[in-house]
Amino acid sequence: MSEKIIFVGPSGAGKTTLRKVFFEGESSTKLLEYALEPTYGEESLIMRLPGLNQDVGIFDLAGQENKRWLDTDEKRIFIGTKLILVVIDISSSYDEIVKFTRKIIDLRDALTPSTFIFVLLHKIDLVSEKKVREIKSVIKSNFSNGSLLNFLFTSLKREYFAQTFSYFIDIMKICLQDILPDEGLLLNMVDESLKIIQQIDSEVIVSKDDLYEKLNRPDKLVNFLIESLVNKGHVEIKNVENKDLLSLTNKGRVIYKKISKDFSPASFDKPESRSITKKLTVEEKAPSFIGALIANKDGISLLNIELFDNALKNFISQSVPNDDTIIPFDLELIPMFISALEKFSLELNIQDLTGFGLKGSNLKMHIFSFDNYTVTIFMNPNINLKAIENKINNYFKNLFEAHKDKFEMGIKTGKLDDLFPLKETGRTWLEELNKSYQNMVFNSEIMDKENAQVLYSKIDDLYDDINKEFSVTLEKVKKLKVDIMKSIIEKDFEELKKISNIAQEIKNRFVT
Ligand SMILES: Nc1nc2c(ncn2[C@@H]2O[C@H](COP(=O)(O)OP(=O)(O)OP(=O)(O)O)[C@@H](O)[C@H]2O)c(=O)[nH]1
Ligand SMILES: [Mg+2]
Repeated sequence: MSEKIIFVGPSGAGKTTLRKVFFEGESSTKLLEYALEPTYGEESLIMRLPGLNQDVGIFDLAGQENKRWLDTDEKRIFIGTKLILVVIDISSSYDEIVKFTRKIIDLRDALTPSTFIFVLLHKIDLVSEKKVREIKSVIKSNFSNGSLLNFLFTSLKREYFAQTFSYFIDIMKICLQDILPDEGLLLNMVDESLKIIQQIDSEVIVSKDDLYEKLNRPDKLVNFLIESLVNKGHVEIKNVENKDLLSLTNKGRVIYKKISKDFSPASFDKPESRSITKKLTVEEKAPSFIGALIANKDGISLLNIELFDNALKNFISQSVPNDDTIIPFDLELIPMFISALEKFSLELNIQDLTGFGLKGSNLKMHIFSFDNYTVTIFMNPNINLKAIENKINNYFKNLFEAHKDKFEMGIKTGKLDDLFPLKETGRTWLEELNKSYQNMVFNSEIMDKENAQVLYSKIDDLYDDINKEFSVTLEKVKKLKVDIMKSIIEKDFEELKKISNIAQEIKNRFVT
């Protein structure tokens, strides 16, 4: 299997530089210092991903020949492309940015409608934050940011490098999406479940029968969700002329507007999450493990464990894109959705619930399912969860055993007071979990995406520190960078460890 990515954009925007840095391991400092010649015609390379048994062809089109690519028969080059990366210098005029983007969208729609477009507004190091904000609002008023069109703000300068690198990882993952059928499936299922709420919301009042019909979902799932929503006071049912009519209450309206936008599998970090409104530099970094929600199988919340007061609320609303206003966020909705999905997972053809998450680049959730309870853990999306999964599982298994009576009483009576002390012990456990995770990373026992990014930047520096005479070694360093990218995409943390060791050896030998 092979996929195709095309770089296109005005001359001098930075396409070839980005390509060389992220796909060929060139040093960013070097390329920023010594500009490349403009590209002639089209340059391409193939990236092999052995672990995924996949090739990705990367095509870089000369900006000086855009007429040829966009206005003649040669536009055929775009057909069947998985992803078009439009690179535009962010200091270009608004008009130019909008016009060029529009042109590519039209071309895509006409030639290859299912192709993703990522518009990289590049070289943000050259403009002020104010200018970036202005451009964001220009984009907002000209384009709707959907799953097939995304805007990213990028730069190869030091401060933005790691973030830009992580965008490229995501871009590659999107490109390879088809070969991960399970995760692709999950993606649709969650979206579908949310249509329930969207339907009620958009129709103001809707009859239950209409809802079944429109959603084409299992009645049981729809009923369960409606029932839970009524219990929470978010939806009202009135019986008029023998028909059940549903409408959102005021409380429901406020919350669901938000919620329906925010659910999606985090395992993928869908690109919308990196939408134009996402702040690139001022994001608050999430701790490794932030908190846990414990609920029964009906989705009733029993206990929240948090690293500090309101940690979950804080990070979840932070991870919600486009969050200009603070909207009350109801944490308890999360267990409700999860339990609905879990209950009907067979009918919905969901194989593995653990992939569900909140959209948003700085938070990921993972679901642990026990006999009578569901635990949702919230964490930094860069975590290597596999390395610590058992520890978490054991903690909750023991917790449910040790406090069996209290949990059961809580469910029976609805009084949760007896469970409250567990918040405190839970917090201590979370603190320790974070510490031991950090230690494992620090001692290089494990690698995760975050230290892989750090490693990537370090190897980029290493290249600059090696004497230019050692050309064989320099080539090796370049290859290491490309290998890191591959290993992150393939989630091969063992390989990352090896790369880290090799880089250390090179450093010891060649850098004094
Ligand atoms: N300030 C800044 N300059 C950059 C950045 N990325 C690339 N450049 C510079 O932009 C210039 C043009 O880069 P290229 O990669 O050759 O541009 P291109 O889009 O391939 O141009 P064509 O091949 O003519 O289509 C070079 O001088 C790069 O050093 C960045 O993030 N910040
Ligand atoms: Mg070029």
